[in-house]
Amino acid sequence: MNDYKNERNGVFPSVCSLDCPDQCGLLIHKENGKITKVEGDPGHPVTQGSICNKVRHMTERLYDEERLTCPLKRIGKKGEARFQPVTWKEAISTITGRWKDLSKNYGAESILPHGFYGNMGRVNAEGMDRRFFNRLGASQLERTICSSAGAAGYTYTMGGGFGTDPEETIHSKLIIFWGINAVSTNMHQVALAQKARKNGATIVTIDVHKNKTGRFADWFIPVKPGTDAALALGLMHVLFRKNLQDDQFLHSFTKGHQELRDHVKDYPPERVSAITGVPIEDLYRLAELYGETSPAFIRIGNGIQHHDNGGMCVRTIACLPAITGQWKHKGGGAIKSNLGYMQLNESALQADHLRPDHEVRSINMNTLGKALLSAEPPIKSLFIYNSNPAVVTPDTNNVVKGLEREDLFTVVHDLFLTESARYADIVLPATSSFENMDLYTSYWHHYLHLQAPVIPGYGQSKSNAEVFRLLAEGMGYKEPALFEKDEDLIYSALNNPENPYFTEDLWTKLKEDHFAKREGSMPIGRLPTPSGKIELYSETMEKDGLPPLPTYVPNQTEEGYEYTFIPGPNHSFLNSTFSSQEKHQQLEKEPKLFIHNKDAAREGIESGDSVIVWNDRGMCELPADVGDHVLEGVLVCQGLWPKAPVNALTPDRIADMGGGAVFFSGKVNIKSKENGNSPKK
Ligand SMILES: Nc1nc2c(c(=O)[nH]1)N[C@H]1C(S)=C(S)[C@@H](COP(=O)(O)OP(=O)(O)OC[C@H]3O[C@@H](n4cnc5c(=O)[nH]c(N)nc54)[C@H](O)[C@@H]3O)O[C@H]1N2
Ligand SMILES: Nc1nc2c(c(=O)[nH]1)N[C@H]1C(S)=C(S)[C@@H](COP(=O)(O)OP(=O)(O)OC[C@H]3O[C@@H](n4cnc5c(=O)[nH]c(N)nc54)[C@H](O)[C@@H]3O)O[C@H]1N2
Ligand code: SF4
Ligand SMILES: [Mo]
Repeated sequence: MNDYKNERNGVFPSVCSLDCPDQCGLLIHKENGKITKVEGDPGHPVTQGSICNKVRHMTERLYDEERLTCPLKRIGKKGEARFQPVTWKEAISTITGRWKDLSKNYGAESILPHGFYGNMGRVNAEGMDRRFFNRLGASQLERTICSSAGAAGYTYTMGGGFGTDPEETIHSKLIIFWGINAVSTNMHQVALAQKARKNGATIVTIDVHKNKTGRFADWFIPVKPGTDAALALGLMHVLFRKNLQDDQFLHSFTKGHQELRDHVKDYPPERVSAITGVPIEDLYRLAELYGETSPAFIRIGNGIQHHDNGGMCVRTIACLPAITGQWKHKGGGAIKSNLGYMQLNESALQADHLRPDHEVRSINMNTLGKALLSAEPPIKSLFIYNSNPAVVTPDTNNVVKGLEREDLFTVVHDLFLTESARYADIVLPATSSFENMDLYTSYWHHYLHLQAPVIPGYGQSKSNAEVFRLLAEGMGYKEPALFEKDEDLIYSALNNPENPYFTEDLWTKLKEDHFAKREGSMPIGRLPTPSGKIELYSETMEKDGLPPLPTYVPNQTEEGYEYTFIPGPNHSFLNSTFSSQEKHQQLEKEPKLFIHNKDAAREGIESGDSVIVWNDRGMCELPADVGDHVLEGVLVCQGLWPKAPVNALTPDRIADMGGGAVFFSGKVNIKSKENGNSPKK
C-alpha cells in the first residue's frame, strides 16, 4: 500500500473527500513536506484536470492558523468557547469515564453519536465509528439530513440508486437540470452537458431560482416551490395524450403503466399550470421536447426533495424516463444517486455483529434540537464528528438550546472550533482526509477511489478511525474488530459477493491506480424492485400507507406566513465547510435575499436594504437583492454564513418519505429593517 506522508517533495494522487457528487481525482503538490497546491487530476476520466474554486484554495484551509492542533477541555460557560489544552490521554479518559458512568446509571442509549459526511471516506464516516457505537449500544442516529427523502422516492420507482452513467451524457440531446444548481454543486455534470450541447443538445433548468444553473440553460422554467410532482404528472398527461410514450418499453420493463395512464388524466395542463405557475404553452412545449428528443437525460437534484412532499416528487420524476423508454438509449435516463452500483459489504464494514442484542432507539438527526430538549429517556452525551449541527440542522435555535444544557456532555471532533464545538466539553482535533487512508465511492460517477495519506497528521490531530480505536481501548473493549487497521476495513467493505458491479481485482486495481470504475451496466429488467421492473404502480408504497401511483400532494402551510423561504447551498462553501475561511467568503462576497420586484415594492424593500426574515422559530437578517430571479411569494438565499443563521428559520418537520429534511418548505414573513415594524419575535 502506498503511503506518501514521509515524502518531502513530489506530486501525489488523491481524491476530494467533500460531500459533493463529483468526487474529483486530485493531484497534491508537496514541497518540503507541506501541501502547496491542490489541482484536478488530468488523468481522471471525469475530473479531467478541472476542480472547483473551493478546493483549489484548500491549502488555505489545511494550514489556516485557526486549525485545531491539540485536544481541549472547556473552562468557560457553554458556548463561550473558552478552553484549555489537555493531552489525548486525559481527553480520552475523561470521555470514557463519563460514558462508563452514563452507561451504568442511564444506559448506553443516553449517548448519541452525531456524524455526517464532512469527510465522505467510508472508513471514517461509516466504518470504525459505527463499529464503536454498535459495541457501546449507543442510540442510533438516522442520517436523514441530505438525500433520504429523494432516495426513498427513487427507490420505490427504481429499486435503488441506479441511474445513467454520467460519462454517457455527452450523447444526450436533451438535458434537464431539475431542482439542482449543478453549476455550483455538480460542475462536471455541467462540463459533460457543455460537450453534449456542442453536439446539439438543448439544456433546460427547472428551478425556483434563476441561479447560475438557470442562467446556464437554454431554457429556464421557474416553478412554484414544492409543485414539481404536479409538473411531472402534467408532462405525463401530455405525453400520453400526444401518443409520445414508448409502448414496447412500458410493456416489457414497467409495472402499472395502464393505471398510470388512467391516473394522469387528472392532471390536465390547465390544472397543472395553476398549481405550478408554468404557463400552459410551456407545459406543452416541454412535454413535446421531452417526448420527441432522444437520448433525454434528467439530472434530479436535492432541492426538490427538501420539501414536505420531496420523496413523492422524486418518485414521480423518476417515472418520466420509463414512459418514453429513455433508459434504452446511451445518455438517456436519469440520475438521482448512483450509489446502488457501489454497495459495500456494510455489515462487515460496520461490524453489525457487535450490535447489542436488544432494540436500540434511533433519533432522526433532523429533529436533533427537539431530541436534546425533550427525548425520553434524556440524551446525556453527544459525540459530534464530520458535522456541524449548530449550523446545518433545521430549527437550529433548538439545537443550540440543547447544546447549552449544563448536564449534556458534548464532545466534538473536528478540524476547527466550529459553531458546534464552541459548546463542547471536550474538543478533539481531526486530521484532514489528506492525512488518512480511506475508500471513496461517488454517488454520481461510477468510480471508486483509494486515498493514501499524503501528509502526516497536523499537530496532534487524529483521524476518526484512530479516535474510535482509542475510545474502544479506553472503554476496555477487547473485540478485534474495534482495533483493525484502515486497510482491513476497506478490504472487508469491498468484499461484497452480492455486488455484481465489483470485480474480483477491484482491490488490486485500486491499490495500483488509486481509482477504478465499477463494472456492468444499468440493470433494466432486473431492478431490485419487488417486480424487477420500474414500478409506476408500487404495491410497496401502498403497504407503507402512501399513494401507490405518483401523486401531487401539496406542501404544508404555516398559518400567518406569506413567503416560502429557500435557503440553499452557495457556490463557494460546502454546507458550513469553508464558511469561516476568509478566502471563501471573499469569493462569495455576501449573503443575499432574492426577492421578486412586486413583493419588494409591497414590503417597501429595495436592493441593498437589510431585511429581517422571521417566523415563530427565529429570525435572520439578510441584504435584499430585488429582481425577477424568483417568482412572487418565494425568497431564496444561498450559503450557511456564520453571520446569517438561516436554519433558525427552517422547520424540523419530516418529509413524506425516508425521514428526510424539509429545509425548503418553511414559511416566513419579512420586514425592511429600516422602514418596517419590528417583528413579533
Ligand atoms: N458549492 C457547493 N456544492 C455543494 C454543496 C454546497 O454547499 N456548495 N453541498 C453538497 C451537498 S451536501 C449536496 S446534498 C448537494 C446539493 O446540491 P443540489 O442537488 O444542487 O441541491 P440544492 O442546491 O439543495 O438545491 C438545488 C436547487 O433546487 C432548487 N429548489 C428548491 N426548491 C425547489 C422546488 O420546489 N422545485 C424545484 N424545481 N427546485 C427547487 C434550489 O433553488 C436549488 O437551485 O450539493 C453538494 N455540493
Ligand atoms: N439551510 C440549509 N441547511 C442545510 C442544507 C441546505 O441546503 N440548506 N443542506 C443540508 C445538507 S444536504 C447536508 S448534507 C448537511 C451537511 O451538514 P454537515 O454534514 O454538518 O456538513 P458541514 O457543514 O460541511 O460540516 C462538516 C464538518 O465536518 C468536519 N470534518 C471534515 N472532515 C472531517 C474528518 O475527517 N473528521 C472529523 N471529525 N470532522 C471532519 C468539517 O470541518 C466540518 O466542520 O447540511 C444540511 N443543511
Ligand atoms: S468539492 Fe466537488 S467539484 Fe470541488 S474538488 Fe471536491 S469533488 Fe470536485
Ligand atoms: Mo447533502
